[in-house]
Amino acid sequence: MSYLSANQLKQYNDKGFVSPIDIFSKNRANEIRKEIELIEEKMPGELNKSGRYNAHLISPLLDDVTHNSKILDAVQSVIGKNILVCGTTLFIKNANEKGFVSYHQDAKYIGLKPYNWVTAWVAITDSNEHNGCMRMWSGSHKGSLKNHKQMFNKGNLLTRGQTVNNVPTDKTTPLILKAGQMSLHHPMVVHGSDLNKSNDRRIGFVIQSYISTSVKQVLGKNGVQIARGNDQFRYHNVIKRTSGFLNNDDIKLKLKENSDLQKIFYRGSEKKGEY
Ligand SMILES: O=C(O)CCC(=O)C(=O)O
Repeated sequence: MSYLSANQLKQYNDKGFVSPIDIFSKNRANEIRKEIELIEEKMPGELNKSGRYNAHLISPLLDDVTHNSKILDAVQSVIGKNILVCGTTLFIKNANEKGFVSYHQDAKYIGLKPYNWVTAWVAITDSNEHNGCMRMWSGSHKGSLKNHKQMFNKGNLLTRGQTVNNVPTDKTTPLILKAGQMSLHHPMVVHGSDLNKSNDRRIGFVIQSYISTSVKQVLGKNGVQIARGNDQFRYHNVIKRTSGFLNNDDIKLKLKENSDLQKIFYRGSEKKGEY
């Protein structure tokens, strides 16, 4: 069992994140990386741009991570025992590509309310300052939802290039993870990440997010999977788990879910970004 200790919960409540948490071995992380890379080889483009969302619907190993009981124990400590998965994102930064993530709050454009939800960032490769790990503005989740400038800037891995200004970047905390470890972060905490300056890819598989069954999607529709407990509210359409590697019906479901997600992410925006 991997419920959070009192100290870990205190860290989450005080800082807006808790890290690192051991989930699986480096060998398992390598197997998962190989499955991701097999998808890229067999279906080039399937995981690119808006295809990076919901890969757990077509990959048995990513499905396994999404429903991992150690992750769910930790998540339960934060949001309670009735847990839904409402989406996943692969954040891949290839070596020699100029990808970064501007400082932002997840709660801004995701439409999930109230904020009884949490994001799990699972390291499939090591993630450190050299290859562009996430950086957190500690305690910023206690403030209000901040103004985000929509930059749509080159290399920015966020949908709208949404950016919070005046972040004290030199005081942000790097979330250094070994492959197989994860961090949890709060919907309101301001965070971002720098360029990958290494010679290998940095891969994060992000369950974005685990929500309590009491959370609504106020900007559109999100298919969900029941991860743990009971859904007494039934606010969302329940979608099935993957039936195998690159199964055709699952690929179609992923496409549909991702098209619904685009409507949420770009609601009210005249411009559409790459993701
Ligand atoms: O992977 C990254 O560098 C950023 C990910 C992120 O912003 C998130 O998981 O909310």
